[in-house]
Amino acid sequence: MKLYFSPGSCGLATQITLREAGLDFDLIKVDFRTKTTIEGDYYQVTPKGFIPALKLDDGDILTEGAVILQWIADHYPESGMLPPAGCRERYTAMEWLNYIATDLHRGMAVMFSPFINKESKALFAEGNLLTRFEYINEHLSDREFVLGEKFSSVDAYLFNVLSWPGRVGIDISGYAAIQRFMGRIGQIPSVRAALEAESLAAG
Ligand SMILES: N[C@@H](CCC(=O)N[C@@H](CS)C(=O)NCC(=O)O)C(=O)O
Repeated sequence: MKLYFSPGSCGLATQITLREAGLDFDLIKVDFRTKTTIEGDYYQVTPKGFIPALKLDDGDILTEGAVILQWIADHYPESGMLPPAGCRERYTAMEWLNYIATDLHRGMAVMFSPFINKESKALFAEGNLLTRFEYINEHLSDREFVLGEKFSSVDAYLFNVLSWPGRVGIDISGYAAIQRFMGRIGQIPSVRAALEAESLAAG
């Protein structure tokens, strides 16, 4: 398998999940500016031009992070990275994946946009994002992981997206439960290995 990624962006959750599933994969770095990789034109891999993309061993390409996470968990169920398809708990996991992808990830994407000015970003952060951090902080205040007591792909994705606020000038240090969560998840061996692989690739 090949995971197309860019250091510090939203491919980290996929990488963590691949590692938790014990899979062999190559990391292929995408240059966002030129939309190229060492293999050439990234649009040939996915016409969307976004990461993450996962190239399966048969050459098929999967995109959309929240869907890739589910594909890995369903094809490698022994990883235990999501509750099995069809059970009630899986729908709770999907609710979270969807919330992180749409409300949080897309919201944070606004803050990185080169097309939105500083004042509008500040208003958006204050009016839209803070309530989301509050909701997540409250949810995490009495549990170790998003789905309860066990590490899952939901935690990997949430950790991934919650590592961005500091980069765009949003201070989330006052959200104590989020801070504890970030510390806890950051110590998990697959997470440390994924961060290490990304920083090596960045250098
Ligand atoms: N809908 C996609 C969006 C992924 C996405 O936003 N990827 C960003 C990085 S976090 C990207 O590839 N940006 C490239 C660019 O803006 O040029 C998903 O959920 O996987």
